[in-house]
This record gives sequence, structure tokens and C-alpha cells, in this order.
Amino acid sequence: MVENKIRVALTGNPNVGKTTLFNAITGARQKVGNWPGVTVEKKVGIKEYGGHILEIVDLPGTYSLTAYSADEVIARDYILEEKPDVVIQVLDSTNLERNLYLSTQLLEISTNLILALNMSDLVEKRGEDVNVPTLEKLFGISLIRTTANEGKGINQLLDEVIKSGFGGYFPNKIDYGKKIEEEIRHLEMILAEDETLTTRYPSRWLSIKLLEGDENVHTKLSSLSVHSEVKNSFPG
Ligand SMILES: Nc1nc2c(ncn2[C@@H]2O[C@H](COP(=O)(O)OP(=O)(O)OP(=O)(O)O)[C@@H](O)[C@H]2O)c(=O)[nH]1
Ligand SMILES: [Mg+2]
Repeated sequence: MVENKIRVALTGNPNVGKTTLFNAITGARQKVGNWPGVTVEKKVGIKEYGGHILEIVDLPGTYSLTAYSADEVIARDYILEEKPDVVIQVLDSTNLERNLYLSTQLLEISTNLILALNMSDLVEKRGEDVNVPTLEKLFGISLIRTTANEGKGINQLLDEVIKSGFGGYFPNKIDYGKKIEEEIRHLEMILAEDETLTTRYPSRWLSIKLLEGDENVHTKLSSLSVHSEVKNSFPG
């Protein structure tokens, strides 16, 4: 992090209000371009808040970090390789179950993850409520209610960004149980032989993706010397 600058990425499923939130935060101070090599729009904006400069990137919508489409690859590689100080996942609060799938994946790779419970107005209209304290306890991160198209919850969200932007690197860990955890550790040990790889990507995350059979990650490794050892550790 450069002085008081905090790099923030907005991610989330398609159509949950990421760009609306991005516009509400950055106002007119944004730059629109393309991601290198693809025609997917890249929006970067600046917001000065509480004596800090927030540089905010609006990522394309993604249902998972499995990287099946160009949009998913952009979102995932940006978070993994550019390592933003804070990642905000924007969620459609009326469709939480579906949205929380991405949250569990982001928890594996994101330093500082905050969940913006967007479309809170629609939840309220239904006479429902999201149990924020329970989810915060379960995930160990902060959840903020927002209604992006009315500019509601923005300041609370930015307060949280500043708090966690200086929190340092504390990757969250989901426990996959004894057997899978052993496999993860085994792969992590193999991957540790390639330092350039593990400084670029979290080795635990790489290991989980290898176990899932993620083709994009297998391809990333295919030209490296650790690849044969990785392949050998898979039966069949
Ligand atoms: N009711 C309600 N509508 C919202 C809210 N936030 C955004 N919207 C609307 O939801 C629609 C989608 O918003 P976008 O900001 O384009 O969503 P997005 O996540 O950027 O979509 P993609 O970039 O296509 O993935 C728009 O019609 C917004 O006006 C909200 O908090 N409440
Ligand atoms: Mg958008």
C-alpha cells in the first residue's frame, strides 16, 4: 500500500449492483478502458474519503472463481495477481444463498473481504431481514447493508474499507476436513519448491484448485518443473 492509498476491488455475481455501487462511490471521477487483450470494460475510479485515497476497480460479474469465461478469468486474476488491499463482494440480498457461494471462494484468496449486502431495499419491502450478526460470526468478516441506487450504506461501507485496508494480510481459512486438508498440505509442499509461483499465488488456494481439477490452474502450472510432481500425486 502506497502511503494513504487503498486499492479496492468490487466483485460479485452478475447484475447485483456492482457498477451502481461503483458510480455511487466514485461519482464522476472514473476512467473507462478495456482489460488487456479482451473487450471487457475496465472501470477505475478514485474516491477521497477520511483522509485516504481509495482507488476502486469495478470487476466483471462472476458466479465463481473457477474461471470458465473471460469475465471470470479477469475477476479472479485481478484479485490473485494484483492483490487489492480490500475486496468488496457486492451481493444481491434477495438471493443470498446463490451469492454466498462466491463468498466462500473469495474467503480462500482475499486478504480483506467485506460483503456489501446490496438490494437491501428489496429485502425490506418483502418485510424480511438478513441476520447480519450471525453471518458475520460465521464468516469472520464484516457485512454492510447497502442500497446502491439510492446511495444508502455507502459511508458505512467506506468506513469498513478503511478499517480493513490497514488490517494486514490475514487469509481466511475454511477447514475442509482431515483427509482433504492432508492433500492440500501435501500439494502445498510440492508447490513450495517453486518460489516464483508461490509469491504470485497463495499456495493453499492453488492446491485447492488442483484438487478441484481446475483446468486453468493446471495450465498455469504446465510449463513449470513442479508440474510432473503435482501430476504424480494424483492417482490414475
Ligand atoms: N432495488 C435496487 N436496485 C438496484 C440496487 N443496486 C443496483 N440496482 C439495480 O440493479 C440493476 C443492475 O445494476 P448494475 O450496477 O448494472 O449491476 P452489475 O453488478 O454491475 O452488473 P454486471 O456488471 O452486468 O455484472 C440496475 O438496474 C440497478 O439500477 C439496489 O440496491 N436496489
Ligand atoms: Mg457492472
